[in-house]
Amino acid sequence: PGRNVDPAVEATAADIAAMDVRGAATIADAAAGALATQADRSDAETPAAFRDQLREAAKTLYETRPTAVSLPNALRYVLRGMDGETVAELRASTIARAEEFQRDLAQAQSTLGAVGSNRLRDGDVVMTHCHSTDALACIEAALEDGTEIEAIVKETRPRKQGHITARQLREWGVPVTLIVDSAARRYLDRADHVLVGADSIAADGSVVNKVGTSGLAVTARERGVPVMVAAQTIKLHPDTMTGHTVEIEMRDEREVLADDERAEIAADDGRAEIAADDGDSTDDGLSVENPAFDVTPPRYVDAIVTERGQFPPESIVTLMRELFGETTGEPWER
Ligand code: RUB
Repeated sequence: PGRNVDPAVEATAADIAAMDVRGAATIADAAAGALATQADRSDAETPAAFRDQLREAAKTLYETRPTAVSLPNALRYVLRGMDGETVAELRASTIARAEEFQRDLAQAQSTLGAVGSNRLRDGDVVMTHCHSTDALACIEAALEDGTEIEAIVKETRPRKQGHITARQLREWGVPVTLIVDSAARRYLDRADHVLVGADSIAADGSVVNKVGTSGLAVTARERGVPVMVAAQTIKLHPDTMTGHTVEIEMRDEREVLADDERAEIAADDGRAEIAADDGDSTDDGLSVENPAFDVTPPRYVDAIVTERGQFPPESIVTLMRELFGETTGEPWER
């Protein structure tokens, strides 16, 4: 059945799925904005129809990418603020709630930045992975305090989000050394911190972030470099309090191996029979796996920096109980 969702919501969902809008905080902000747009443009004639439309919009946004919990957390927050007896009241309350969410998100990030900057000392070298606005907020706050920072930026295959990080750091005047992911261990000798963000944090303190984070954290431990995770509380995953695991997104193999590259490999094989046009790998014996995220166990994480202060990963569950109470269910239920 076709969904009665505004084209602007469909467009935001498509942007998230294609990673034109990406990163957990940015996705949450866009999702809240899309719900506000849906509320603003709704043609619903009854309160029930309005609520249905908003729930459908939330589902459309939710089904884009599975790993960053900031997305369902944002949707749930906005829908819970949808309140009123008339369509006009529902519209106004939903828009106000979405705007409040976006304001709080920005405020939390800058508070977190100030907290995280306390861990950075003048002259420190920070190694980054992927592109995290929460992680960058810590560096930005340190720079504003006059602390000099240098960065070693991991490229982050296959989507090269390291380039976004490098560009931002250069805008701020931070000296950047860009390295391929495989060079991380060699360059850890020069680093004083590993600083990454998170897409989700589980109740046991496990950190779900861009694939490669866990290997980096293990290697950093071996080299004695502390690992700092910058993550607003919107990244805390409520379902993990009752034992659910976080789904790791598997992305299209063509991000790793383009069709023409696949054809090259198969051609060398000689006996391969491939369907190059649809990237189907069932026949040629060559499969590509492209997980977007991985899980770093809490023992490899030194501190989780949030807008509520910094925590050893093992104690994050206390904060989660305080924040979420009995939160359960999908964002559009209740
Ligand atoms: C982004 C990623 C980022 C977190 C945190 O992955 O792993 O480290 O989302 O980012 P992708 P932020 O590029 O696949 O979305 O701190 O901006 O929320």
